[in-house]
Amino acid sequence: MQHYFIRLAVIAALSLAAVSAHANETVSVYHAAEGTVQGIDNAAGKVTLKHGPIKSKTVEMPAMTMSFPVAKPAQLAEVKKGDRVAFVAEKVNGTITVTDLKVAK
Ligand SMILES: [Cu+2]
Repeated sequence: MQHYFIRLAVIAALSLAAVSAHANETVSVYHAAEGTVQGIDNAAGKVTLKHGPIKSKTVEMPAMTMSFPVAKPAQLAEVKKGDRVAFVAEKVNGTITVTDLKVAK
């Protein structure tokens, strides 16, 4: 009888693990994009990125090099030309904007 309860507990634990694994999958559909910093324009609050494919909630595009306005200009100080970065691009008031930017680990 005790074994039966242990088995039930194991099944419950595995089910929970399956649910959380699935939740992670859903989040990873909108993973951060990757790129390399080609240039920084502090005055304009823009960064030029040679980026890989982007698939966010509001933006989908293939790899290319382009300039983006940055939603948090303070983040421009945390990166420099040549850095590999992870970033999120979303449409903000119709403009494709980098809403998060950090050096890739
Ligand atoms: Cu692009």
